[in-house]
Amino acid sequence: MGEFKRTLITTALPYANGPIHIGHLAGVYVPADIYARYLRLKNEEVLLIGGSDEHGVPITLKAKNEGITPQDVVDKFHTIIKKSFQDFGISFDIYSRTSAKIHHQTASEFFNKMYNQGQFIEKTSEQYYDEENQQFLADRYIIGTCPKCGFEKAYGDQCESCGTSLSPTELISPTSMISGNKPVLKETKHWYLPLDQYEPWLREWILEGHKEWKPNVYGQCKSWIDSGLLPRAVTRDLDWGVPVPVEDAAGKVLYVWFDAPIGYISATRELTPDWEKYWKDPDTRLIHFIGKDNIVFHCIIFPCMLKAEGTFNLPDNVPANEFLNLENDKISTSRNWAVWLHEYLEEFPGKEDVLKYVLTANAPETKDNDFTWKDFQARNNNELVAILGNFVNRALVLTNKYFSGRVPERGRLSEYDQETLNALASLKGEIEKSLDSFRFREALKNAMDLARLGNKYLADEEPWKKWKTDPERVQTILNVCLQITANLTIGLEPFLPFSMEKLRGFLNFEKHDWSMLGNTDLLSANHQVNTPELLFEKIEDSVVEAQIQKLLDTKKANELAQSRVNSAKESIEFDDFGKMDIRVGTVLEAEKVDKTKKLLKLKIDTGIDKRTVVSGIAEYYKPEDLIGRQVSILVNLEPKKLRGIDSQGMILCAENADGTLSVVSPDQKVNNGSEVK
Ligand code: B3M
Ligand code: ZN
Repeated sequence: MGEFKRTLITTALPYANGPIHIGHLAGVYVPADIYARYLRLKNEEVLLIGGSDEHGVPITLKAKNEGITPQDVVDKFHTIIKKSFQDFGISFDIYSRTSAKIHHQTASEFFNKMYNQGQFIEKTSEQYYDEENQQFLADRYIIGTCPKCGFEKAYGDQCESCGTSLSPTELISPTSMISGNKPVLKETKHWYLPLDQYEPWLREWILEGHKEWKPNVYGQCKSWIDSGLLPRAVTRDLDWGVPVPVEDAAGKVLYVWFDAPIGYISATRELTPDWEKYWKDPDTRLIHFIGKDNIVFHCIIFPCMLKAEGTFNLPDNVPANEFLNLENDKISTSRNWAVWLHEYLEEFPGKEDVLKYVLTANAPETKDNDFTWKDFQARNNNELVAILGNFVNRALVLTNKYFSGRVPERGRLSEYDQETLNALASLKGEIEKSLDSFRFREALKNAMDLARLGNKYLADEEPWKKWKTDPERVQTILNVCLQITANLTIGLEPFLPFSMEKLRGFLNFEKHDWSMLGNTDLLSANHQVNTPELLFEKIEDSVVEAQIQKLLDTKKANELAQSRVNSAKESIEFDDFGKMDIRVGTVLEAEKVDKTKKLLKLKIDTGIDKRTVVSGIAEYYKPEDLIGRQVSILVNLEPKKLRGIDSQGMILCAENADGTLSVVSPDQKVNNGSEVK
């Protein structure tokens, strides 16, 4: 790490309007956790900071839709998110939240300092306003047609179809999300951060000074800077957020993307009175773990804020990841297309490390990647079970069997033994090189090479065949295997912390520092190990098939929901509806129509007359269950002959998502002939 004394690691603050899914984990929290654990093992001073982002329009919209307060929304999800991170083993030093008092205070102070230093532009402009609700329509409170791609449901801040950042006034035919009305323009005052003034500095700081940043991050920064930066409003007309702490700003709050990154500072401040050391001492290194959609905020906007404020460190690196897809489709909270962490933890108890492993082995570090349940199963069964678990299990079982669990002496080393021990020692450098450059999938592969090395060595040496003829040789072989096993507990600790704790238990071995990795004498002769249990279990086909089925069900439900939306009919005049004569009647007789599967012949008392109706509900109702029931019937539908029977009218049914039919009945008994209107 060279010139730095300590590291402050931040992780993007997830919006508290939904739970955590595997996309969040693979992109941000798993790599950040690995990195923090690695530095801690090296005895470096490190903090891992997290928290919920509890402001912003999506949260207030959700609250409105559900008829609860924004605080209710964030309380619910903050609790779910915090618990799932904890159970999953993301080793935050603090997981805070932006509705906390200390955050409001910190964000206000930050704004004030910039304000007093004259770093904002104050500007009055016309913005959209909903007259019915008497409210300005910030960001996602307004939708309309995207001027770039024509998508009809683009938001006031961004088009989710083509990805363009927008301002509300660019939308074609804007509509208020609250009333559905066309908004009017009205003057309002806001404070802007003049990003354009920072352009020369950003060029020097990032484009010249941080060529080592990941190509995806550097490239995005370059394209933002090259396309010309504009002043950005850092306040909004909203009633949820951090109030703008100056006079004349009633009804205004800080823009969520202004206050949220300050949340990293507030959380550190909440954690320790020593927080300034982590933010202001130039010997501290600041690293932001984020997903690619947050790059501009962490590499351009927040650094400009920090620079303007003047006393804080700038990020040293921002190792942003690309996106993880799920079974070839974009993860989406609204479409429920996700593997939710809290559900995984419930459905796969004790398998936290398996998910960590798969998400790291397949991390979207340089390009978008795909999570599939088949790959999850294969990596568990073929790698964790077959390589790692199998190796340590055999090493420990054989030690118990031949040497009553005592580590045997190592005798004279063969050339192969020596090679193996040398390879073991040299893997430390490989793993470090990858971890130091944020290449976590490569680092995991290198760490797993320790297990591959051991597995191959054991399979080549076959000590079980040598026991009878050459027990001395077996002593050496198992000693080598056990040294490798002990090394695994260090090398894999950042990636598989729960499993390595278990393995240390099997080995009866203390947690060791990273500096001991590569040491070929970690276990001394005669050290007593325990009888092992299985470190990983095979995952059966039926288990992943059930998960795949769950996703297929989601897909089907989404398609049906979509077809419902698509099949919505045009509006009609009341008179059109008035033409239908719908009555409540009682079923007097019911029988199946011969030689059909679907049809029932019903005799119904409509209150007007007693008539025969043929209805296609035989698959869902037994004739005898219908007799005596009240149903709704369209009585003035032209009669029709069905299978030779005159059907006079139609029974009204609701069609469920799976196509099943359910007759529509009044919820209390009414007189036959009552009109439905
Ligand atoms: N809540 C956006 C997101 O979850 C935002 C990150 C804030 S980090 C300061 O993608
Ligand atoms: Zn668009």
